[in-house]
Amino acid sequence: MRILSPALLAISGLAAVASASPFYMKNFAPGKKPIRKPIDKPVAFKNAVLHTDQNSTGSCDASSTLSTTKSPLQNIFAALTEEEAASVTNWDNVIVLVELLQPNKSDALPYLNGEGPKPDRYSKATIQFQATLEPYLKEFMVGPLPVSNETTLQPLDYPFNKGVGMQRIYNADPEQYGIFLANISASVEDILMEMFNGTYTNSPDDPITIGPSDPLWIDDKTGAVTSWNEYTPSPTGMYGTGSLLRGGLAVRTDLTGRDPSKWSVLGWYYNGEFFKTTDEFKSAFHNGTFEYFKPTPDGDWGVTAPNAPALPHDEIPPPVSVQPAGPRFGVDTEETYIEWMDYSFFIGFTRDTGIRLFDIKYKGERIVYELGMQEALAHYAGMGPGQSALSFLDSYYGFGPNAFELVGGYDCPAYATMLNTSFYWREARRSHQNSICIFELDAGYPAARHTALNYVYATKNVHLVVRSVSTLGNYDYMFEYAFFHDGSIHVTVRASGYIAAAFWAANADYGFHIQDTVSGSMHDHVLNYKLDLDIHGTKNSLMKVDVIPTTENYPWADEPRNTMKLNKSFIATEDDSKINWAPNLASSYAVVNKDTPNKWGEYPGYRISPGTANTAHLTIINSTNLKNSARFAEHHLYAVQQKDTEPRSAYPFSSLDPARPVVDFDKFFDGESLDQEDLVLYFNLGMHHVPDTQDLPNTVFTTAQSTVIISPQNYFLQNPIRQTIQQAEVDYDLETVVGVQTFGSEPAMCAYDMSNTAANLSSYHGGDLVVRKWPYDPSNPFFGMTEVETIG
Ligand SMILES: *[C@@H]1O[C@H](CO)[C@@H](O)[C@H](O)[C@H]1NC(C)=O
Ligand SMILES: *[C@@H]1O[C@H](CO)[C@@H](O)[C@H](O)[C@H]1NC(C)=O
Ligand SMILES: *[C@@H]1O[C@H](CO)[C@@H](O)[C@H](O)[C@H]1NC(C)=O
Ligand SMILES: *[C@@H]1O[C@H](CO)[C@@H](O)[C@H](O)[C@H]1NC(C)=O
Ligand SMILES: *[C@@H]1O[C@H](CO)[C@@H](O)[C@H](O)[C@H]1NC(C)=O
Ligand SMILES: *[C@@H]1O[C@H](CO)[C@@H](O)[C@H](O)[C@H]1NC(C)=O
Ligand SMILES: *[C@@H]1O[C@H](CO)[C@@H](O)[C@H](O)[C@H]1NC(C)=O
Ligand SMILES: *[C@@H]1O[C@H](CO)[C@@H](O)[C@H](O)[C@H]1NC(C)=O
Ligand SMILES: *[C@@H]1O[C@H](CO)[C@@H](O)[C@H](O)[C@H]1NC(C)=O
Ligand SMILES: *[C@@H]1O[C@H](CO)[C@@H](O)[C@H](O)[C@H]1NC(C)=O
Ligand SMILES: [Cu+2]
Repeated sequence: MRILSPALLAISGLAAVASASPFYMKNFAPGKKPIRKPIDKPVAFKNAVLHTDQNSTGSCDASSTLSTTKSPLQNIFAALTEEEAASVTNWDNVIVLVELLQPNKSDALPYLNGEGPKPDRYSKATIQFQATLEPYLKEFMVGPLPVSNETTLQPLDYPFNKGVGMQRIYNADPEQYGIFLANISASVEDILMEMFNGTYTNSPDDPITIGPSDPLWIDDKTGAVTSWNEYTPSPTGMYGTGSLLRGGLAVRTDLTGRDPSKWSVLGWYYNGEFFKTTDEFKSAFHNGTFEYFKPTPDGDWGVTAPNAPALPHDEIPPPVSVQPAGPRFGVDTEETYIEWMDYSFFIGFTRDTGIRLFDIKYKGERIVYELGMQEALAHYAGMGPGQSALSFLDSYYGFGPNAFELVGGYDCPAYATMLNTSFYWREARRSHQNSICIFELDAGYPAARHTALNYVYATKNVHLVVRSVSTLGNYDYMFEYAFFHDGSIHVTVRASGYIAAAFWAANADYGFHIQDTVSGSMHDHVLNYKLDLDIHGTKNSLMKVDVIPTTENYPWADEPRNTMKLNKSFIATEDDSKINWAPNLASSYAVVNKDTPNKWGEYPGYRISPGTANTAHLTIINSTNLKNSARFAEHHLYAVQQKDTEPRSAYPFSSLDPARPVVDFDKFFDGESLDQEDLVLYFNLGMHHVPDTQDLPNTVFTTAQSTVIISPQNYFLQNPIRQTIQQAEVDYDLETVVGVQTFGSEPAMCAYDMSNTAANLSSYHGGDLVVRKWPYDPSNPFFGMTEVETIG
């Protein structure tokens, strides 16, 4: 069967059911099992000193250690421990998805500030009620943990502005639906054989597959639940090309209710033509006028291995960065707490969204309480229903369980410090090893420099990167947080992997023609992030500075002068806080504290600005697919008052009922003051993606990336970059060097063992995924892979 399975998703907890596209299965060719090797070496986390006594005859000591960093506090944002989760799942064995309930900020802040007790730990449990005519998911909170006679199970409603943490499931019978689609296919088998040289029987070996668009259509008046489903040839090679191979023939089904005998076909679509019934479609097909195109077969155009001819000199090992003296940062792996130079922060990790950062302190003071992705939208459009109906809200599939092991030396430098991530599935914890990497990197250009009459100086641009990659079916999202010595934090997402293409037929207004029958289907990516800045405390304001053209009369000038000036203002309330980046980026925004002006009277703050040309909001206004479930995607930036009852801008199962989402972001805006209040920003990363032939075989991270930069504004009296001693100054007198200063920094002069720059890829753990992503088959959940019971 090939239907989205919220039911099973919930049952399996995080079953990584699908993909950014439900059409396409990952191709697990028979006999090509994921490589799985026993773990042969624990990953060491070491904190090292920079050795200043190295010289070119000694060898680098990259493994020297200091004491491992100890977090001063416990990570109250860390995932539940195995024991905590087990205690909750034992509480009631219908609880199938268990995760940390994020503590309220009002409870967490006193603890983080050393002024209050550690907040009680609560878990969030999602229960599926399946044995009913109207199956649903319901959220509960269980706590305090560990389970004692004080622990209670209560409905969890307060984070959900629908008023209740409950979501109807309209397609709770994926197995039956698979059979239904096979029945439909049987009714047009002769046509499928002619068009595709194969039919669909609901077996993994079928030469064609059929998958629904996401989300389902729910008729607000009749309650009818319908779905468009498009036939797609199955890949024939080992590459993950399923999302490129579209068949163009789509059928609409009515799957209302749980009695499959009442389900029906509502029409067919092909090449710009709609047929109301199967009979109409069949007679049109056979009457001699019907035109169809053989879909482009799988082939070299989707292969990602290098093709000839090789580039000149490309066989010579390229430059590579090294870490000559071990990491210069500390990691408390128990608490997932990081300290680097003057920064410290906690890492949290959830099923829905993967990495989030908490309590980011810089030079001893909190600047960010919370920073993390909330939801990732990919909204397609097309002449035909298959593409037009596609709008993925990917936290449904889960960024956590889809964060796989990183490829050492490629995804991150081989010297990177790796962390594992874990998630729960059928009351067991599963782990993906080495799925978060942390490393320092030289940007390759200096952070600052100057040449003057008698000196030149340059400062290295060394920064700390935290990175993970989540592969949702066809797409690979790389998430990155980078910390710089100038006090700025760069938040980046990059996309690679296979595009979700469309069939090239009557589709020229919706994409480029990129292969015989393939359109690079246009779509918008919008990834919403929460940024809770706290500047010298929680009472902050949102300052706006416009640069505006003006004509001014100055007493010293002979005539009016056409020039420009500043217009400084504040966004007073939530009524004005839905913001788009101004044309020509003529307005900048910063969260400032008006109560703590600096000695010049300026308000210290942190500015937020786009770091790349790509920082899209959704083009579509009031999306018919998504209705109220993606209101966060409509602008570039939002500011609201912080509320314990508004912890997240989205809910993972919103695509099950887009008109009535459990979290409707629009309801966050109720005119409240933004003047010296606890502010939360939401910003969007993303891009308008119009794939062209350069997206074949894969979209490239180099262009498909989006960054927002959070940087200090009047926060320090001068740039903190000046503190790093990784700086050189050459003093000269005419042509004579009279002095070279390195301020106590020393280049590593030791002999380096270059084998450290190459990770042992034979020890990659390819198989921690326990449920195939798409299509998910409950009767064969481990299809194409072997279950790993022992990891974690
Ligand atoms: C990651 O998991 C492996 C296998 O269980 C373990 O050996 C290693 O210590 C873990 N790493 C961390 C940082 O916890
Ligand atoms: C360089 O290293 C060698 C071998 O460790 C040592 O004998 C020598 O003193 C070192 N020289 C300097 C200048 O540090
Ligand atoms: C968090 O705050 C909300 C709103 O005040 C409250 O209803 C809820 O009980 C709090 N959650 C916890 C775990 O204390
Ligand atoms: C909870 O259990 C403790 C002992 O484990 C007992 O002292 C206490 O009275 C119990 N409280 C309630 C409300 O039952
Ligand atoms: C599929 O067709 C068979 C044979 O006609 C029928 O018995 C069965 O009920 C159908 N199932 C569904 C889900 O349509
Ligand atoms: C049709 O499919 C069969 C296998 O199912 C294959 O042997 C045959 O070569 C295919 N024909 C064409 C024209 O691709
Ligand atoms: C064939 O089918 C097409 C599409 O339904 C229709 O427009 C056309 O009139 C039909 N031609 C004949 C000869 O039936
Ligand atoms: C300056 O900004 C304020 C607030 O946005 C606005 O009302 C005013 O018109 C602006 N002034 C100019 C000269 O643009
Ligand atoms: C969105 O479109 C629907 C259907 O046309 C309409 O009922 C609704 O009022 C619109 N909502 C907004 C916010 O424009
Ligand atoms: C690489 O890893 C494999 C699998 O764990 C192991 O057999 C092999 O010895 C390792 N090679 C090196 C050079 O460490
Ligand atoms: Cu894209």
